[in-house]
Amino acid sequence: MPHKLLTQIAQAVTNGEREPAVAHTRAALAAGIEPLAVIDEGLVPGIREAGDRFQCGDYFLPNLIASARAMSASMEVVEPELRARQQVARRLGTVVIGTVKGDIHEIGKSLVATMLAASGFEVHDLGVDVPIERFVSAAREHDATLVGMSALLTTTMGGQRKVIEALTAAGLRDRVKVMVGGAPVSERWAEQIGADGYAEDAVAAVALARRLVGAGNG
Ligand code: B12
Repeated sequence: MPHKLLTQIAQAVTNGEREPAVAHTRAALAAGIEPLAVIDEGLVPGIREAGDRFQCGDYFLPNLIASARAMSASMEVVEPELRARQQVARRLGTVVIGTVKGDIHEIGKSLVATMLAASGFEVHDLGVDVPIERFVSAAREHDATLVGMSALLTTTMGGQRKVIEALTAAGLRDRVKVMVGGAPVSERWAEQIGADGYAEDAVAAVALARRLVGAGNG
């Protein structure tokens, strides 16, 4: 049974109630609930429920937008706490991350970026709707060890393959590891497009990133 506050957070996000979502999030942190639990057991189930309702036609786009705003506003409260709790001594690697072209889904990508930064990676977040060339130029500019790409739409997943092809064409592919994620993405898709790894959530993304740079699981 999740904590009552976590259930309230989830409900507020699902209902698209921004102020209550933020207030419950603050209350949960003040009550000593771990930031990661606030995300995994409160915010994420809340936005998933909104997505399910959207899919079956109970919710329309404005509902989904309200839920996303409630979630993003609450994430802004959690993020500093998340960072503050991770004491990081060394730099594990440099990550360039973004959501592929044509896709404006930001929440999951930003969560992965935050968790990577909190775990000791230098992170350059390119944002959403990122053109193929921008991934390549940023990888070069920051001498990236990892490139991470998010795609939430079946229609934009192909962009991940295109970025890998562009990295190869630019002669960078043997210098960077590529990881992919997002709701429609799978291990199998990652293999098909020649990525180095796939992770289903932000915690798994950190483990994957550590493995790809040879930093172990510690
Ligand atoms: C919130 C949301 C929106 C918000 C986004 C707001 C924002 N600022 O991000 C808004 C309302 C704008 C939106 C718009 C649209 N959306 Co939308 N959206 C969602 C929803 C409900 C939740 C996504 C989310 O934030 N999840 C929470 C986060 C934490 O999870 P996540 O994104 O999956 O990320 C985690 C993992 O995937 C992984 N991960 C993610 N990225 C990466 C990257 C790397 C490198 C790694 C390793 C891991 C990783 O780790 C993350 C953290 O745990 C999903 C439903 C769903 N089930 O996914 C639909 C969903 C993705 N949307 C959908 C659709 C159709 C749309 C629209 C086309 C709707 C429309 N008719 O206009 C537009 C598209 C606009 C565009 N061009 O991009 C469909 C996609 C269907 C499909 N298969 O293609 C979904 C699945 C809803 C549905 N069931 O129909 N959406």
